[in-house]
Amino acid sequence: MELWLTETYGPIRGGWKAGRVLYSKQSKYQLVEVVETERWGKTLVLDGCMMTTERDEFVYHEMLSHPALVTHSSPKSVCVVGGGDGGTVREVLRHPGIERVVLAEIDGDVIDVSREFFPEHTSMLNDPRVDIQVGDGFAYLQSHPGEFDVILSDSTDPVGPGEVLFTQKYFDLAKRALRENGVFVTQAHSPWDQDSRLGHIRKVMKEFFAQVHWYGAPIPTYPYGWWSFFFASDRVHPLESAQMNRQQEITQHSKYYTPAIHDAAFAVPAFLAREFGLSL
Ligand code: SPD
Repeated sequence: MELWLTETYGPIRGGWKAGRVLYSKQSKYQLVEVVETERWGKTLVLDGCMMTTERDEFVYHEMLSHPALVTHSSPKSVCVVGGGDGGTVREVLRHPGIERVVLAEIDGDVIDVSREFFPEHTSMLNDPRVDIQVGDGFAYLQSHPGEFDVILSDSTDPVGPGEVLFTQKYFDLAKRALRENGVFVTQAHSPWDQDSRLGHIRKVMKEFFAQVHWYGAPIPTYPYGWWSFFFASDRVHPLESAQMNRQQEITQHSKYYTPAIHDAAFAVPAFLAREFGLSL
């Protein structure tokens, strides 16, 4: 019998030929599963949504991290909200000069399961610069104003438990938790999402940051295969502030990110500019 891992996302459904279910347990917050898939290797699934896979994870984690870290003039202190699989922390620590990375993940089971099944993702979680805080990222930011050069919101989707990480209150907290010249990046949903809230998210972020820029990347295992991020800052511009020497340094280790990919990612397709008021 053929087994398929499926994810239903509004009016679409993706399917991946699957092997064994390696782990399945209801944590305090969500159903945590690890499933073998033929094309993407081991896959972490939370409440039925594919979060990360062994084979395409690098696109997401590199694109969530590097645009902010190569544009901030000297990032030393970084907070990753969510991201318990460790992939974002791993990418952050590729940047020389990083002194501290706080991983604020609400679900300790996600960290434990990732350590067990995703050694590549979690390879840097024992680095002495990493401070793992199991708890509410929202509350963490609230109690740490002015501490971070870069905040990366590596959340679940803007529905259910992840919804709070797309609210006015959260963007306000993120802004307050940044140092001057800080950069905030959040993952968002697909531009093809039927009930797209990209325009709304941008508008709310604009209440707190002088500059808010959409960018995209192809992520084959996320719904529609094309994913969104928002880059926000008062002073740092995603293209004008990019430091070529640091981009080239990162490119020596990256699998997806290059300086040209960085520029291309911020190019806004005409329909997104028209429908959601997104522009560079
Ligand atoms: N639709 C899935 C979006 C998930 C974004 N976060 C994934 C966490 C990977 N570190």
